[in-house]
Amino acid sequence: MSDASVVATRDGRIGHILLDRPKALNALDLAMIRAMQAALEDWRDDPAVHAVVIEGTGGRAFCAGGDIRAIRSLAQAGDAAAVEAFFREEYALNATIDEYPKPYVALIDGICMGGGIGVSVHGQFRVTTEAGLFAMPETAIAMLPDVGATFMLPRLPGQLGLYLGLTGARMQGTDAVHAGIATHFVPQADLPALRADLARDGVAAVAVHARTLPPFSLAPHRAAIDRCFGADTVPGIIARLEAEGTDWARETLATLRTMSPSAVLWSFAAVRRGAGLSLRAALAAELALTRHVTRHPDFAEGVRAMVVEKDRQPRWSPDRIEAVEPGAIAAMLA
Ligand code: QUE
Repeated sequence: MSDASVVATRDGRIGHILLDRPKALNALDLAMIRAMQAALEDWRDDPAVHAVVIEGTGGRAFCAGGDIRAIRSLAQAGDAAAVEAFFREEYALNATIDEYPKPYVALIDGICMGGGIGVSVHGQFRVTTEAGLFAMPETAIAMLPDVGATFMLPRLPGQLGLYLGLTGARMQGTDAVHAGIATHFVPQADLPALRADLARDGVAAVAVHARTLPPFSLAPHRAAIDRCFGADTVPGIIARLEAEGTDWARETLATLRTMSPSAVLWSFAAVRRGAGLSLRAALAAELALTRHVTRHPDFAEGVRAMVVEKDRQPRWSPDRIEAVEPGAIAAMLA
């Protein structure tokens, strides 16, 4: 079975999903989401399929996110129903992966951001190579860390998840294993052997090929991350970053200041709230929030600046965290 941009095949004991939209870094459009959901339903009760393996084509990306360019066009055309349909089906796929009765193995050998995290992190095995590059960068486009990230991020060690979700910080593959977003490190050179062994032996092959990790490159900043991002409010985080007086804190604050001020505030609130929700409830809350977010002027502007025109000079309104009306954010999450 195949769709324009997803190729679903059988290979020995596994069902194999290939994200095949390399020019868009395998970003997920609605047809791809539907094709993945259909493949998972086909294999759910097929006794010959012991596990599902997902990967991306093209050598650069596992999956760069959702088709945010199309979402922006739909939002600008006023087609709120189509925007909502996209996120509803994407998040339903994320829940299907979480609840899937068979092992689900993502092989991540390149960019894995946003929606790419959503089609990997809820599975049982997230294998990354040294080329894996992980991030939840949505505050840069005035979205929110979605696809279940409001559930996942607060469950990472300490305040690491909130730090990743607000700043969009990128992590190399082995760091993603330390953080708990990925589960195993396999060198890129061993991927062909892992693929062959998965088809022959099933998921026991993952542990056979997994290697020990180099040190966590964020280890020197872990204490500062917990100190600063443990504040009760975003202005509190900013005050603590200012008080640190280190290059890391200055750079982190400068990054935070480039993000949509409104998005930093609604993402903070959504991630903190997600700590107390089930994945299903967190996905429902994310869907409700997307209705407000995609109508906010920062969303179209952020996607314009970062994805469409790529000038990386978004003009946010309000343009300072301190100028955002807290009541407006609270109303969006109500
Ligand atoms: C922040 C994001 C996204 C982004 C860039 C950001 C994002 C996303 C894409 C993206 C990348 C390639 C594509 C595409 C979209 O870029 O979520 O359609 O071909 O999906 O700075 O959150």
